[in-house]
Formats: sequence, C-alpha cells, structure tokens
Amino acid sequence: MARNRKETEQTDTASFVVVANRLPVDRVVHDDGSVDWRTSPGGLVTALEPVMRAHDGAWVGWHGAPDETLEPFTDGGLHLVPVELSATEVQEYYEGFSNGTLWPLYHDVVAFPEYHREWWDAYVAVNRRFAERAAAVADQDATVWVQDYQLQLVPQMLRELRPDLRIGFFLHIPFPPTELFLQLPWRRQLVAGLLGADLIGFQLPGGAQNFLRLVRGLLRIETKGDAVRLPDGRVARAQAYPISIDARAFESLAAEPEVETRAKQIREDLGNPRTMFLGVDRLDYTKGIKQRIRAFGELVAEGALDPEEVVFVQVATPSRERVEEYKLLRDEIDRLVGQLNGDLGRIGVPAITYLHTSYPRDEMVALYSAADIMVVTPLRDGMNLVAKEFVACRRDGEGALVLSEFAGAAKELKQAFLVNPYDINGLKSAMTEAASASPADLRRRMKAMRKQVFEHDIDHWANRFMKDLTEE
Ligand code: GDG
Repeated sequence: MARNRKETEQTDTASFVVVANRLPVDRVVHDDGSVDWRTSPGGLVTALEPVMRAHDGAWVGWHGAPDETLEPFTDGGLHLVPVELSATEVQEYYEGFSNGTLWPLYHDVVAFPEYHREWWDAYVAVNRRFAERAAAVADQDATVWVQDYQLQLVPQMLRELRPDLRIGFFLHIPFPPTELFLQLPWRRQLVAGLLGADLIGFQLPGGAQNFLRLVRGLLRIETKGDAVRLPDGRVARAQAYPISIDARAFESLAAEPEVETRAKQIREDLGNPRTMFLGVDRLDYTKGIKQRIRAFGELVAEGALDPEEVVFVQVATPSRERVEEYKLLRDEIDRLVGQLNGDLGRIGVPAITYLHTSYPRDEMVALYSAADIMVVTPLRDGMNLVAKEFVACRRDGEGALVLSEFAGAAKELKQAFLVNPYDINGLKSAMTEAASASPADLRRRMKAMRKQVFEHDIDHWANRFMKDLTEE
C-alpha cells in the first residue's frame, strides 16, 4: 500500500545501518503528478525491516531512477538514504558487472560470465560511493550490515574510512567453488573487499568454506575454523546463516477468507483439474524453468499425465529485462510454451498457463494455496524463498514440493521430492511420484517441512546474525 508522506530532509546519523543495492521502497507517481513511496516486495525487505525498526536504523541504497539525486528522507518510520547512479553506471555496475559477470559466475556458470574492465571500474566507483554514504550516516561505533553481491567491496572501503564500525556482510546468492571463482580477473580485490567485514554470512556452510579456501590460497592468509586472522590482528569470521521468511505472516495471509475464496476461484478458472502443478520464479536462467516445462510436456505427450486432469501454471515475474541473456531466455520460454500448448492443448484448455507478470502478495499466496504440487527446480539458487513460502501457506498440511538439490532450501526441506534438474527423466519421475503419493505420505512430509520453516523463520535468521556480529 502506498503511504502518504512528506519528504523530509534527514541528516541524522544512526547506530544501525543497512547498505543494499536498492532501497526498500519503490516510487509511485500518481496521475496528478504527486509522488509516493511503496514498500517493495521481496525477501530482503521483509527480513530486514523489523531489525531496522528495532534499532531505529538507516537504510542506504539506490532509489531506482538513474541520473537523479535525492535527499535522505523518512518513509513509514524508516530512514532512507538514497545513493545516486548515472545511467551509464546502471549499465556497467548493475546490469554489467553485477548481473552479467558476478550473477552467472556465482551460479555455477550456468550462463557465460562476461569480463569487461570498464564494468569493473564502474563497480569499484559505485561501491566507493555506497561506502562513503554509509560512513557519513553511521554513528560512532555503529553496526553496519552490507547486503549482497553488488556491494562486495564496501566492507573494506568502509573500514578504511571508519575503523570504529562493526561491519557485517551477507551474501544472498551462492559463493562459487574456488575453481570457478578463480576465473575472475579481480578475484583478489573481491576477497579482500569482503574481509573488511567482521562477520561474512553465507547461505550454506559450503559457501563459507569456498570463501575460506580462497582466503588461504589467493591471499595466503591462515584460517582457523571459521576465523581469519588478518595481518593487522583483526579477526574476520565466515559462517552460514540460511535465510528464511516471515512464516507466520504467510500463514495468516493464507487463512484470510478472501485469499481462500480466491484460491478456489483459481482452480475453478482452470477447469477444476485433479492436479495443479505450480512454478513461481523471477524469469531467470538459474531457475530451471525450461527444464520443468520440458519435463511436464513430455509426461503429457507420453500419456503419463492426462491433460484433461492436470494443469501447469507457471508465473515468471519480469526481471532484468535490459540484460541480453534475459531477453533470450524470455523468447526461448515463450517458444517452448507456445509449442507445447500447440501440440497438447485443446480449445480453452492449455496444458500450460504461462503468466509473464508480477502479482500482489495475496495473489501469490492464493496460488500457493490452490496448487497441489509446487515445482521448484533451480540449476543453482542461494536459498529459494518460494519453496519456503509454499510450505508456510499450507495450513491444510497438504500439497507436495518438488525441489532441486541445488537450491539452498534443499538442505532444510529434506522431505521434499528432491531432484537433479539437469536429469529430465529424474524430474519426470519426481513429478509423477508427487502426483501419485498417498495423502498420508504427503501430510507426513509437509508436517516436517512446516516445523523446519516455522522454527527457522526470518527472525531466527536476523537475530542469529546480529547476535554473532555484535557480541563478538
Ligand atoms: C535471491 C537469491 C535467495 C516473486 N514474484 C513475485 C514475488 N516474488 C517474490 C517471492 C519471493 C521472492 O520474490 C523471490 O525470492 P527467491 O528466494 O525465490 O529468489 P531470488 O529473487 O533469486 O532471491 C535466492 C533470496 O535472494 C533471499 O536471500 O533465497 O537464492 O537468488 O519472496 O514471493 N512477490 C510478489 N509478486 C510477484 O510477482 N509480491
């Protein structure tokens, strides 16, 4: 919901500062030209908002419009400190180095990473601007928590400017095996950048281990357990903090009468199928969307699934649409879905309902509630919150989750039907197994997964990280 707000200049400093590529709000321009800010959806924002409020913190980030400078302002009680980016920096730092180099490199090179020196130069310049802005708003001895792969140089830059600060860093995407990371021409600089933090958080223990191996191999610095003793005597730690969701909020949204009604409506609109498969992802080549559509198409073509009885709904939220690789992916999926529906669909009954759009959260929750089988098949994923959100919404204890082994979430949701998404036959077996499993088996699996998600929710994640960061 958009809130009415007066932009107020805010020059205070804060004892807790979050630094992230984007601010947690999106600008809304009304018909009369007036401007408002709306909380942007997504895991990072819901995760950090309660921590921000508890500490009366400030959030440093880009506001989303190139070539525009904004003064700090307060929105809904959050102190927001915009960082400006030029149109060229958006291309070179964000679309280029962050999403054309680091994103594919860190996701097991499932797309080809490009290495361009001018992209790197922009990355350094923008990281420096973020560090300077954070240094300006942090109180003496404040705690600063830097987020994600776009800002890996900020910890070191910030420490040079402000040695008094306690600095944490969390990487939301996987940290790659050393053999892949070593491709990066600026590999030493990035490892040194992260070592500016006191605590470096990863989704999985494997990511922390990959990082520590590089610290030893590339920088020749010794490590002991999770600790790195730096030449100046400071100790940095690298540990796993698997991120999660506000499970109770998803559960209560699913319990709202309008959402329950909407879930029933969705099934009716789909022709009351016996089995509804569902995929929900940002349209990204790491998510394995093609693989799951292909698997479903083959099952229907072979007669293992009856198109009169089953439907597949795939929501693909538009993402990074100016990056070339994403344009190609969109065309490929359009083609694949068109071909399958042409071959297998009937008038008014497509085999796959493909929605290239984004929805409000209550519609997402209605979809999670309506589905029988959630299919989450990334080729590599730091965590995957969608899998956890589906589980949190299933108050009925029903529904099956088909989950890639290569999503961080697979380490926690062990009762899912786990699959290797590269193995299309294995994927097909898991989908049919889930479709024919007994209700008792599905309930037993769902009960265990719900216990895990509710006991390890977003508060658990944020509190653990903050405690380890501030009590060391
Ligand atoms: C990165 C890492 C890690 C999606 N479409 C809509 C919508 N969403 C929401 C989902 C979920 C979030 O976006 C997507 O989170 P994921 O974790 O699934 O994936 P990434 O965006 O790649 O996230 C990932 C995460 O960071 C957190 O650390 O788990 O591994 O890649 O919350 O519900 N929300 C709404 N409308 C949509 O159309 N409202």
